[in-house]
Amino acid sequence: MPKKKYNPKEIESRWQKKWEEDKIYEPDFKKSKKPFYNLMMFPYPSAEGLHVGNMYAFTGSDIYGRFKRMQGYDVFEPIGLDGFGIHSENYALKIGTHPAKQAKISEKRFYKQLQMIGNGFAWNERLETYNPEYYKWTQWIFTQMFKNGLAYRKKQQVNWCPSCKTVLADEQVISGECERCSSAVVKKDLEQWFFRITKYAGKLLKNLENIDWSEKIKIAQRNWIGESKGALIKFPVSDSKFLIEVFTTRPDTIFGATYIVLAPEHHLVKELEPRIKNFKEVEKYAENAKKKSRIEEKEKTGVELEGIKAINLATKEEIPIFIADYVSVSYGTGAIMAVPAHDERDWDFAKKYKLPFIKVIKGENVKNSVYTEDGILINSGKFSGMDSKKAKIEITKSVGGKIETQYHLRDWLISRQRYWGAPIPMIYCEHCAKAKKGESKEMPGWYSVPEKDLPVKLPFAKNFRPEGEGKSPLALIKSFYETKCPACGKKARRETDVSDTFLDSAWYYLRYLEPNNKKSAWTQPIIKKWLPVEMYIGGAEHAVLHLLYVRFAAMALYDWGLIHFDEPFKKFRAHGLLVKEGAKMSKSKGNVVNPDEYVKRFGADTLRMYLMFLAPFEQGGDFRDSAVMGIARFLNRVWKIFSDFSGNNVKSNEKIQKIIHQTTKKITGDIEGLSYNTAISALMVLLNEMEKQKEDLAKKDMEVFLKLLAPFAPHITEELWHQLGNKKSIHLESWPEYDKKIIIEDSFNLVIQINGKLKDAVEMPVGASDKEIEKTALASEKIIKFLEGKKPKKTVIVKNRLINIVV
Ligand code: ANZ
Ligand code: ZN
Repeated sequence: MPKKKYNPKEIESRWQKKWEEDKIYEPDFKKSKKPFYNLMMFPYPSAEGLHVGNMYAFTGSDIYGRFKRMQGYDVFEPIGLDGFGIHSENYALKIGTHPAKQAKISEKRFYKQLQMIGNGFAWNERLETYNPEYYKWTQWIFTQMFKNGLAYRKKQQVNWCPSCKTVLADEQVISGECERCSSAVVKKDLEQWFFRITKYAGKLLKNLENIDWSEKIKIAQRNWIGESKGALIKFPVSDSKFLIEVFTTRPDTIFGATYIVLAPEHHLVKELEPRIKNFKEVEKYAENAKKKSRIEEKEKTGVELEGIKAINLATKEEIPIFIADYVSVSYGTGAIMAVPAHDERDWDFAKKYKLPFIKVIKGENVKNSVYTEDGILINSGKFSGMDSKKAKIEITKSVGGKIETQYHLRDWLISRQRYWGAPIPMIYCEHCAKAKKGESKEMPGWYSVPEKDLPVKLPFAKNFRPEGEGKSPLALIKSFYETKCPACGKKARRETDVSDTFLDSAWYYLRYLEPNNKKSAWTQPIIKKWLPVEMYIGGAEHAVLHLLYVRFAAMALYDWGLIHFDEPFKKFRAHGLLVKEGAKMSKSKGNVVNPDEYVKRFGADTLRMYLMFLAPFEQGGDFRDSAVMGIARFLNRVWKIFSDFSGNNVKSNEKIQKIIHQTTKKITGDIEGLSYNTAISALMVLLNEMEKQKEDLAKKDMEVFLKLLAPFAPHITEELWHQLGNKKSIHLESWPEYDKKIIIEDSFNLVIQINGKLKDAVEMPVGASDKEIEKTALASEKIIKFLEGKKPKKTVIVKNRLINIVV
């Protein structure tokens, strides 16, 4: 073995080149027998290039992929760029370049950085969302949404970011602020394109039960979808044919409904105009409500619609009708029955406007003296005395209402008044609109661009700065928007908005499989083989953004018969966040860690291992400069023990064997559970032990050690593997097996009986005390189930063998 010094720089670039030449990370898409799609959320280029946080996430995903490859799978680990969007565009505006030019610069930089970290990427399949070859199909998906009734245009009050000068989807408004620039978002009335994601609200919720995803993401999605079970009940307007339908989760409280509230924008306000005596005042209130920003903590205000009343069909009494902005037009029916005695918001409002309170449920008053719980009904006619929960259905029926589930999720606002995105592939023809013709009945004049004419290329615009008039900069480019109607051939106009970047990322995993296919977006045999994705890793911040949209898109594609699965990712794990010395990394704090410097100083292997050593991968970690040295020393010791290895022994001693097998077992489990930090600790312990028994090491032991280390430090292990005389890449070798018999001494299988019958068995360390054995047995889920809460009379324990629980 040559006594060279460990020189990561030389080793790393040499092996990276060789891997790419040998295409060791390129699976055979057609012939693969054991496909394993290992996906990592693709990055969007940011100003600073790759952040060490990106590297953290990518490394974690790569370790899993390398592990699976060594377990015999044909792992596909693609890479690409999500380069369209406000983020890149704002950066281009800031530094005064054109986004198309900047994209090419960022692309080069990103790929270079991604290359440097030594991941097992399939470089041949890389893709960029701003490439017309790619967005052709993004546009095609838009047209499919339209053809299938899932894309529509509607005028609605929408979120507007005054700084980015564009509308935003609900999901992009984080506590009232723009997701991208943190400006306060305001409301604006605009006609926009939406995707009907609400059609899938129920399925998006239901499927969560069957996918193996990080629990916190599932919780976030459940909350965002916001299922609410309640009832729709109609309240007639006195002396008229008008009916006000309300959505309530508490139909049981209807005897306490003492007034009705409509959202200020409710359509009935206009329709009832002739009968509203104070319409001027009403109109003024509605105007003002519009101007208020969404985040203003508002004292409840409202205006009564004078001259009209509603009838509470339960009490047969006339009750007043208000408009008030504490009722939102976009949830439920945009109207409520107000029950001040049992609802806090109504309580506040009723107190202010001196409206009557009727208590209809017996119970101690809590919180602001409003009783919001269930209980026994009072003052409720023939329902008095019943349990409020049980009375819900009957009361609903008695007033002609119906039980209904509502969702808080709203349709996905998909259009953006920006430049740097895929143009929405739609055409509007005035002539056809007048003749009431169009591709969809509901939207006369609108046509999707035929597939043969896709992509609708984003033109080069010198002036790409958004104007802020609710129009995209593309609306200034005549040569772009002037076109012919696909139906009548007359002069027509293109849509000039672009689509939300999240549409680009809603289907990219499909395209990765065939990014160069010119005929179709994907093909059946390939997707059938490779999809759904086995393992997807990414950031938790996308819980209700990308991770929701991508599921919706798959459900739609599935329903159209274009793909064979309705959930794109079998398993999803959210990685943790990296902080720097306790603080969030941000440019303004000047504490952003640039991975390039560390790679230069220590090598990618050291940085990779250091990042993974910080904490469990799903938890995140704190980056401290001083601690990197520890890993650098570890890899130098690894180098040394191999340099010193003479390779003469054929058989190592038992002690080494045992610890090697134990470590193999531990690391196998740890990697599967993404517990990379403990796997690395185990490697450190193993190295210590090997150093102590240097003379007794066999070549095989050395090889197992390298294999266990290979997913974490792919370059140094490859180098040492070859120095041991191997010819094939270590990354294509098989993962070490462990022999249970060799480990067994340290643990035994504890047999757990109840009344002498075998019920469960668990692994325990040899020599465990009676107390430990009893504790373990009683904590077993199976045993807890069998005992059904019964207390054991006594336990009988046979050391290192069994426990019998007598009940
Ligand atoms: C009467 C009532 C009595 C209500 C009571 C609650 C308690 P979630 O759980 O969010 O679905 N509501 C309905 N539509 C609304 C809208 N567009 N804007 C504001 N509030 C609205 O809440 C449903 C409840 O919120 C409904 O049930 C309604 O008030 C109100 F003791 O009806 B409830
Ligand atoms: Zn036409």
